[in-house]
Amino acid sequence: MVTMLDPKTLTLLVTGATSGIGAATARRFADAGARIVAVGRREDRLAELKAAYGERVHTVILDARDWAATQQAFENLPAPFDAYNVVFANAGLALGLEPAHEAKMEDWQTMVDTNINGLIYTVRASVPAMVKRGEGHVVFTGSVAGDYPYPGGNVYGGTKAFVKQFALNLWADLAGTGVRVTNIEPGLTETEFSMVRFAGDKGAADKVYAGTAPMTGEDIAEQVFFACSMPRHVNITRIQAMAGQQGFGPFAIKRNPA
Ligand code: NDP
Ligand code: 8X3
Repeated sequence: MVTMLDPKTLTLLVTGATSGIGAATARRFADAGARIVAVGRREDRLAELKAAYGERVHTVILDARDWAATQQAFENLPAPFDAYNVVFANAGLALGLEPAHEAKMEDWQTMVDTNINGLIYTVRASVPAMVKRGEGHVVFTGSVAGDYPYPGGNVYGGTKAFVKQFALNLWADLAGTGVRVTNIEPGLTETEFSMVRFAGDKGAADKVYAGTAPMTGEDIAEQVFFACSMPRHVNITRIQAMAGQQGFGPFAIKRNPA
């Protein structure tokens, strides 16, 4: 019989708490009695979380791409939120699905700035304090796109491959410190992800999920909650999950004209 951690002992700091996987995870932990530091840019969404959970939620308005602001915000959290022991570096996005030779450089830069730079800022601003306390957990939202290529995935998949390797290297450094590291690698999950990817084109976003039962933010939140609730002598290094209707494509063979 495994004794799972008491969620009331957890304080979750989550980036991208305003939508999708991050918002669902904030709610999953808060519903179980954890404290939440909810980080994101959209103030109204953060206010909704605060209104739902009251004093158990502390909100921080922050652009994850701003290193100085991230450091400043994490260093100045009020007690008891300053004793966070789970950091979910989840904020991220895909922009566009064009092939590499047609993609916009601005989109590539935004993905690198958010999914790589923003993520390492979150880690560097939070990990030293958790190592000092001898207790913590860093959880990432990677992606199946970091494991498998697909047309148009170019830089987005590259950023998620970075997350996968960074998570493993971070664990190589942190094993034995009391701070755990987990990479959650979801596949098809219906959130605002595709609306963002297709710049608000609802038709294009809906088409991604049409005729399927995609995973939901809540499905992924449950995986985060599971990894974080395991007893402290266990580290789940990665969880990969796909929708039941999502499989693999064959290799594409580009043939010469007949
Ligand atoms: P959503 O678009 O619903 O949520 C994305 C979140 O990231 C929002 O809360 C958004 O907050 C935040 N965010 C984006 N840019 C910034 C920024 N510069 N600063 C701060 N916050 C930012 O999509 P998901 O919930 O699906 O995405 C969450 C993570 O899951 C991403 O890393 C994504 O790559 C990953 N993922 C998603 C999958 C899917 O199929 N949905 C599958 C695999 C991985 P705000 O705009 O308010 O700041
Ligand atoms: C999101 C999943 O397959 O759209 O990371 O790239 S996918």
